[in-house]
Amino acid sequence: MKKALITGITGQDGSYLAELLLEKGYKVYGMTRRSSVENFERIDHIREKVEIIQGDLIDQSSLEEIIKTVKPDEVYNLGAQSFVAASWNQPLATGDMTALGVTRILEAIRRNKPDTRFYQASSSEMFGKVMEIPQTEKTPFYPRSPYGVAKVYGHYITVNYRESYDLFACSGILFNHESPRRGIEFVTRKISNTVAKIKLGLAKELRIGNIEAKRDWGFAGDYVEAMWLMLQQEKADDFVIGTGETHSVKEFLEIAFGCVDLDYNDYIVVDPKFYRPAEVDLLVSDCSKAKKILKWEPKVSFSELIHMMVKEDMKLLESKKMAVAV
Ligand code: NDP
Ligand code: GDR
Repeated sequence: MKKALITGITGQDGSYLAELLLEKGYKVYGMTRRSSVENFERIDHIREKVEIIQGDLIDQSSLEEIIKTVKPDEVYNLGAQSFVAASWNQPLATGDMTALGVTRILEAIRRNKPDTRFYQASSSEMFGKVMEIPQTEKTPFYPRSPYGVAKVYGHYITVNYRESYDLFACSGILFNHESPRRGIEFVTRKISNTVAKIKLGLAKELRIGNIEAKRDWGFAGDYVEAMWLMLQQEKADDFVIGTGETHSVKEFLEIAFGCVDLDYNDYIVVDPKFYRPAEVDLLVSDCSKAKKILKWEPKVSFSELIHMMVKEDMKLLESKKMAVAV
């Protein structure tokens, strides 16, 4: 039975990846950091099937101990301070977790189990102020936030450990991917959740930032399969993963409100509070390399994704409303 360790298992991608690896017959270990209140909602349904181990990307000794005892065949490093907007308020913490955390775990692997296959969660945020359209594995990086800068470091240290120590270390440059399990502060989930609240009479408006920004949005459930595929190849390499389509926040709003027969123009309030000191205006992937080598393709369309998110938020809020009424 293969053993996989996931950092960030309590996050959106961690929960989908854990499900996928369990289906494939892996023994799954999930690293979680200590918090005063447990934060396992996304993995509640598989809680009994995965082994949770405490550790922190900012603590070298915990990582060493985990690699030494688990001896994983594969490590998926999904843990990070992943919210771009927060990275301006916490640039040092972001650098510590999202950048240096990668070196810490690579060091723990190099010293204790160098034949472990390693996946690093790189990001399209590294392209930032894009140098070409669409973006490929060869497009130069121009990050626009402390988060983006930290991810560039994480990306290159992964490449460097592959080249310096011959580790099987891959970096997946993933474009935005969403789901009903997306954190509530990210724009897609913020929209789907507020749309459901408005429809159910629990909110009156949606306060939002730059609605002209364009992203290449896919479904998280499709993207975790690409992570796994990268670690099953003969040779470690880096891959861009996305849909190849770009849409504005405005288009997202239009479809999301349309799902419940409302017009977004009647409900949004543009609030400068949600603008960023530097914006990433447009992202769009060219993932031909992943299509050719990994034989990977996204399955869920932009519109299907939005319908799925609004539907799930409606269900969630309706069940909460019922619980209060009882
Ligand atoms: P989430 O924010 O949902 O999850 C992040 C996870 O990291 C959480 O489990 C969190 O734990 C954990 N974490 C944070 N800090 C630490 C730490 N110091 N030590 C250990 N674990 C920590 O992110 P996603 O699931 O959306 O993304 C997964 C990864 O992929 C991240 O690295 C993200 O930056 C990257 N990425 C995401 C994309 C996307 O569109 N979703 C696109 C490209 C890259 P806790 O629950 O305790 O907070
Ligand atoms: P992003 O995702 O920064 O692309 O990072 P987010 O959903 O936060 O923002 C996308 C775009 O929407 C604009 N926007 C708003 N964003 C938020 N959060 N809230 C708002 O009210 C709002 N209004 C407009 C933003 O300005 C931005 O242009 C995500 C994260 O998952 C990263 O970890 C990951 O690496 C990248 O995707 C790829």
